[in-house]
Amino acid sequence: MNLQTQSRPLSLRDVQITDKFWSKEMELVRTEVLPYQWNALNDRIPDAAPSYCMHNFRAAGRKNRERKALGDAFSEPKFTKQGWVFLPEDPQAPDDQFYGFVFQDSDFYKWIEAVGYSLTQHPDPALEALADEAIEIVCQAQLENGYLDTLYILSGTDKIFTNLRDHHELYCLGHLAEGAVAYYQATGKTRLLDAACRYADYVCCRFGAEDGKLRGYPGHEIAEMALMRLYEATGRERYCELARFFIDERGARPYYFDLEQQNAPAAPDELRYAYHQAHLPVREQNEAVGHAVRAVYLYAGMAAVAKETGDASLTAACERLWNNMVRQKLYITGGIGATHLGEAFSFPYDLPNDTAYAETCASIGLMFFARRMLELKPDRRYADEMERALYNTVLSGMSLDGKSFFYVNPLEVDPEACRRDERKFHVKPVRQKWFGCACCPPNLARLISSVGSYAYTENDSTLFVHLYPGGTVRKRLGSQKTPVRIASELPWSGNVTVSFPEGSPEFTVALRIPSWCDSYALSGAEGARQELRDGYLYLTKAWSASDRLTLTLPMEVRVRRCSPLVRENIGRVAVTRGPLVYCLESVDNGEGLFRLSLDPSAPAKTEPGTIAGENVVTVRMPGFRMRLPENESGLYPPYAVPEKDPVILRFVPYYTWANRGENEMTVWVESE
Ligand code: FUB
Ligand code: ZN
Repeated sequence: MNLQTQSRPLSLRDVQITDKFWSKEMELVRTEVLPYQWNALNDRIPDAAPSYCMHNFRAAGRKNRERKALGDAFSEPKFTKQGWVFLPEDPQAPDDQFYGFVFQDSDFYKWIEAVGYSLTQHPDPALEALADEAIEIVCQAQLENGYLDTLYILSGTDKIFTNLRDHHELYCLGHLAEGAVAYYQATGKTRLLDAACRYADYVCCRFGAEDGKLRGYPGHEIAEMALMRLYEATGRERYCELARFFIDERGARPYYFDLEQQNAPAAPDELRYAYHQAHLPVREQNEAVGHAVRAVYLYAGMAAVAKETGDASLTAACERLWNNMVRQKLYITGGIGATHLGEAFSFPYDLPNDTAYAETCASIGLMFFARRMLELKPDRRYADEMERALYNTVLSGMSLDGKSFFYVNPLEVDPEACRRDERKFHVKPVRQKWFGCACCPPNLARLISSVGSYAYTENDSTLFVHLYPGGTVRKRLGSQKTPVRIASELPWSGNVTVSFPEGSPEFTVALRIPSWCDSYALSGAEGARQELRDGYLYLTKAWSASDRLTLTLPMEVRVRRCSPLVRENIGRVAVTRGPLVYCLESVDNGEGLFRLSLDPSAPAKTEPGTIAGENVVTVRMPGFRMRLPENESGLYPPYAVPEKDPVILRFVPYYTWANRGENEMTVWVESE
């Protein structure tokens, strides 16, 4: 078969997710998360640090009106404060200055992106009306020349693009573009898209290799991948050119981040460059380093540009960085960024469990990178890790009732250590309602609401099924769209069916066979040409209503070990089933999880269970609890074989942990 392999996501208007698991998640986002976040953006959450996000947009709109009314008589406020966060003296009555984190605008952009996706799945006129009003407030803040970042609109336009390293103006452009495209694709409305294009056009005029232009690039990446999205939505090549320019400039010497700082360090600050992935030109980078969210956002942008331009050296760099990340720096839960210092990747195989950072946003970014790699080349290696991140760290980021969130996703927690050990202060034993730096909750909202664009991609001849949320996908075939129905019971069982309408033209369905199953069974493919390549089963036929593919992906409980290069997990094992990683909680297994051990060869039993109202599959396995010796007070008694009592260990899906109050948790368990 000569199969065209590159692909693109479908419009979410052509993907209706209807399975129970994902419908519930999306409904939580629509009914809980989006209204809560709107209140948060407007500083209406009692007991939570104000966001100032909408305050800043409103204040910038007022300033713009003043600017227009006064013309030459308008005098710019002077930029007085340095740093990443600005706080008013009276939080109840902030004046018309910028407050909050320097990237606060992005919280609205992520919110509107999630709103857009949500509207494709569930039309909601009240939500859409609210979104339109909010968009108006944002558009009023935009300067005549297209610039749109409230930080400098409020604090002094003379400082525009003077601190790319820290001040996130291009990051906000990126989030604006992503939000605007999503809202436009959902509603057909162009107000925010026009604003995003105007800002992008302004940036196109200011940045580039030509004389008089800035040769800088984003301190916090995302503009690269977002500009590609804007290019894909509008067809304007200058956005693709700008994304490529940013990617090509990163790492050039002398370092732009030094040039722009008037007090640049005398000696190059290598650690700082690596933090920004600017230590080397991207095509020379082999190791995933620095701030993890920034890194994967950059890599996603590189993959998008590589696909569009056919740049083989960029594709090769993406592959090297991908391999390095998943082979040396990825938690079994799909978390990345092992250290809270710089929210960064650590050195190879340094994957501590109890001090892990593993920011929710970083695993979301890993999914962006994986999806862009899949668009370049369908290979289940990417989809397997995308799925790992999604069903474990990403889902764990939100409570089962949608009301609280994790920023940090550890693999081992002792609540007392979180309170008393300074090295673990970043680890929270229960999800939080909101964060001063609230990047993760709105990122989760947009990811969950758009899960269909990670699950399926298409090209002219093929529908790729990378993940298996159930629903209906309208595959474009020439000028027609053919509805393909996918029913699935993942993540609880690996039964999938695919059905077709009568008389559809010939096309290929490419079904991913996940690496978590050793075998698979397929029926109903009579008469279809078949080929298994890179973990995808390609089935080609002119399908009809009598065709019903049944794919069975056996879902065994698997005990996994870790590479012996990871010091933390020597002698320990973890339990997985299908895409889910499991963990022990003390609410099920008693306190002192570190005294429990597991016989990896013992039979595992699955059992239905309920956690905070959610039906799940739990796993039971025989194990042991080390006995605490009686009458022994010293820390270092003479050696004796430890006494152990047999116990049955109850494992629950990692993403459901900490939904039953504060308690200990561990993913890795001592092995017998
Ligand atoms: O800098 C913006 C966001 O805040 C980053 O993506 C997160 O890691 C947090 O630092
Ligand atoms: Zn985050």
